[in-house]
Amino acid sequence: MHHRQLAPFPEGFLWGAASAAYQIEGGWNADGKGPSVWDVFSKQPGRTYQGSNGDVAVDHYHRYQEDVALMAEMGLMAYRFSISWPRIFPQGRGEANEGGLAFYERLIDALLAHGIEPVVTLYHWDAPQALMDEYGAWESRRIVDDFEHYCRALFTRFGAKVRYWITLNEQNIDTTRSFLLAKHPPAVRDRQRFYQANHHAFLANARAIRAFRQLVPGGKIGPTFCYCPAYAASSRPQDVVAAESAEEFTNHWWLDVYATGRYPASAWAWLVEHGQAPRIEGGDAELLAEAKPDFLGINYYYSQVFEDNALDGVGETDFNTSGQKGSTPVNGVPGLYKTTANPHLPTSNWDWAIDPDGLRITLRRVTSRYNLPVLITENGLGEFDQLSDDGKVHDGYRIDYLRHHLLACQQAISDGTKLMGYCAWSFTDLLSWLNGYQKRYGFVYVNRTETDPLDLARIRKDSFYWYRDVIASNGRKL
Ligand code: BGP
Repeated sequence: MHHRQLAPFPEGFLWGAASAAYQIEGGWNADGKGPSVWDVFSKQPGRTYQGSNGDVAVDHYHRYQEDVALMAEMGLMAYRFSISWPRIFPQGRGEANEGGLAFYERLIDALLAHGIEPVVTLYHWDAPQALMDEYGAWESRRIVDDFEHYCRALFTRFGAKVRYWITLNEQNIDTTRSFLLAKHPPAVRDRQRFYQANHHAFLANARAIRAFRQLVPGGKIGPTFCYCPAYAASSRPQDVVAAESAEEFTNHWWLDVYATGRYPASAWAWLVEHGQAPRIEGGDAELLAEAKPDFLGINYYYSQVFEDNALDGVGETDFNTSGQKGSTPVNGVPGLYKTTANPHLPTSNWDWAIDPDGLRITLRRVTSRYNLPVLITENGLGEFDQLSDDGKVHDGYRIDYLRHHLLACQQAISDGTKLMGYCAWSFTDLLSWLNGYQKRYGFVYVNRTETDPLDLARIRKDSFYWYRDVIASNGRKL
C-alpha cells in the first residue's frame, strides 16, 4: 500500500447524482409527448428483461417534487437528468410542444429553488420514433439538422437557467448496442452502418456545441462518454497490441473526435482496409475541428481485459442482461482483440469488474491525452437490493463501491486531473434499459417490480445517509 497524502476535493466540487428521462419519467404520452424509439422497441417481445418498459418507470414525471425534496434533504449540489426529445418535438422537428417544455421548466425551477445545479443531457437514447420511421434516425444525415433544431429550442428556453449541458450520452455504448450487438433499436449487426451512424452523431454533437456558443455564451457543454479502460491480458507483445487496439477502437475513436475533430489514425487505416470507414462529406472535418467541448463527461463502471484474437476469431456476441453471474460471453473483433476475465478483480452479478483503480487510470489517460476538465457524469453499482424486514435497504456493498471510487477520484486529482464534480448513478432506483427494475443503483429505493408499479414509495437506503455526510464534509468524510 502507498500512503500518499491525497489532494482534497476542491471547493465548489459538484457533488451530484444522475438519471435519464426514459428510465425515470413514465408519463410516456402525457401532455403531447410523442413516442420515442424505446416506447416502441420495449413493447416488442423479447427485447427487454421480462418485457419491462418505461410507461410508468418510477413516475418521476408526476412525483418530481417529492424527488427534488429528497435531493435537497441529501444536500445534493448537482442533478444530472436528460430531456426527452419527443416530449419537446413529438414529430422530431417542427413546432415545439409547450407541455413538454413546461414540465422541464418546473423541474429546473424546483432544483434552482433548492440551490441544486441542473446538469442537462440533451440526448440519452430516446430518439423520436417519428424520425426512425421517416429516415432511420441516426442512420441518416438528416438527423443532424433536426438535432440542432431541438437543441436550439432548449438553449433558447433554458440557457439563462442551466449552466451545464451534456450533448450526447454514451454515443459509444448506444451505437455499439444498436448496430453491433442488435440490442438497442434498430437492433442490427452491421459494422459499416455502425460507423456511419456514429459519424452523424459526431456531426450532431458538433452542431449542438456550435449553436451553444451563440446562444449560451456563459455556459459549459461537453459530451458524455462511457470509458472502459483497456488492460492487456499479459505482457506478451501480441496482447499489448490487442489492448492498444481496443483502446483505439473502443475509446479514442470517440474521444479523439470530440476533443480534436480527428479520427485516430490506426483505427481509420484498418477500417479503410476493411471497407467500413464512414462516408465523410465536404465541410465535416472543419465542423468537427471547430466544435471544442468545455469538458468531457465521463461515465465509468468497469475496466476490461483484452488479448490477441485470430483473424478467424470471435466477433461481437452478447452480454449479461440477467444478473446471472458468469453468463457474459467473450466478445471481440477478429484480427484485433477479444475480451477475457480479469483474475485480479471481483465482479458484480452482471460480471462488471469492480475496479476503483480503473477510474484513476481512466482519469489519468483522459487528462494526458486531451487535457480537458472532466465531469464524472455516472459511476455506481447495480445490484439486487432487498427491502429488509425493518423497512430499510442496507446497501453497504454500494457504500463500499462508491467510497473506493471517490478515493480513486482523489488520487486522480492528486495526479493532476481537473475534476469538476461527480454524479453517482443514480439518484432513485430506475429502469435499466435491458435489465428491468431488478438491477438497482439508487440512493433511494423505489417500491415496484418489473411489471407491477406497486405504490412506487421512495425509501432512503443506507447509502443515502452516507452520501449526505460525504457531501456535507466536501468528501473529507468518506
Ligand atoms: C449507462 C447508461 C445509463 C445506465 C447505466 C447503467 O450506460 O448511460 O443509462 O443505464 O449505464 O447501466 P445498466 O442499466 O445496463 O446497468
